[in-house]
Amino acid sequence: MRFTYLLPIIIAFSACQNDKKQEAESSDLTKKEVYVPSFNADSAYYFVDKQVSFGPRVPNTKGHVETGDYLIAKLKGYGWEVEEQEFQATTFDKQNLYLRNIIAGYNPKAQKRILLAAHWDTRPWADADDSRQDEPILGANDGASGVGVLIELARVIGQNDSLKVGVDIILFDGEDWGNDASTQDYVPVTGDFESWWCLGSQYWSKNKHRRNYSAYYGILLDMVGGKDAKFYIEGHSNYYAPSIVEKVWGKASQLGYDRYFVRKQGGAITDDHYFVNKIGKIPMIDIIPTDPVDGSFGSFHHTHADNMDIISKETLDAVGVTLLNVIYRE
Ligand code: AHN
Ligand code: ZN
Repeated sequence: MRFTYLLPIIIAFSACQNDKKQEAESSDLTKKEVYVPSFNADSAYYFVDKQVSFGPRVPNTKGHVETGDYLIAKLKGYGWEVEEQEFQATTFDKQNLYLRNIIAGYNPKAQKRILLAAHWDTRPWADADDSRQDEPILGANDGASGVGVLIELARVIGQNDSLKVGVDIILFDGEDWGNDASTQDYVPVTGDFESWWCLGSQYWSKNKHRRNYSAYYGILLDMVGGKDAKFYIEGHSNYYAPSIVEKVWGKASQLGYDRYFVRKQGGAITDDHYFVNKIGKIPMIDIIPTDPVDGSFGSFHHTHADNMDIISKETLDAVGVTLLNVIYRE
């Protein structure tokens, strides 16, 4: 009788001890005593793998629709307010795409907001590969990695009710159906868009989900899962948002991630953040890897090698932990 009475108390006590230990080990309490919850790289990796399991997320295919539905369900499940922004666009090869930007908000009433983004579609061809160039890529890194980190951030933020600033996550669609003049016939841009790349971010920047929506700043993640990724300071980021570059690369350095966040200037890349800056007028940086030797995005890029084999939990962790530390200090 006595034993059965005591047992729940013992369990409750030991669970509490366990929580404290975890907190001391994995959270980051600085001089300012800011609580930063822990990022789970296994969980982020799982979200990357899960997207890849739907197959290529090529617009106008079943895998694309199913993945979008999955991402919306996850974001809602973590307590975020989710909206879908549907639109159509014509590509350089005259396809009419049915696209949707997925927009999720946390602390919707907060004035001060941080915008986080990644693209969730994948390229319909492996045009940079030596074989099967006409088949779609899995895009574990090019697409799924950034989204995987953001879904994990959505989980962590949603499950720790202490963040005061607002956060918006936009998963842009139609980023990767671009006309690559190095592998494809060049087609001059026509129609409503100023580039064949980044259709979702161009559309959103001209048609924000809220009238006069703005954010304090934005951070775009693109191909943030590769082993030994090197994130140089991207050109448009440094032009439009130098203080945010400093904030993010500085925090990464403090956390010991300078191996990934290399504080040196890289090239300027036409990516979703360019249009959010130029059209949307929100200062946004891009965390995107470049190869220190040839300046490319890496040998995996737009090839069938862009699968789970090249995804590193360590890289996902460096990016996720850095972002949590930046966000929880705002
Ligand atoms: C261009 O190659 C013009 N922009 C790179 C954007 C991109 C493609 N990100 C991933 N795939
Ligand atoms: Zn791509």
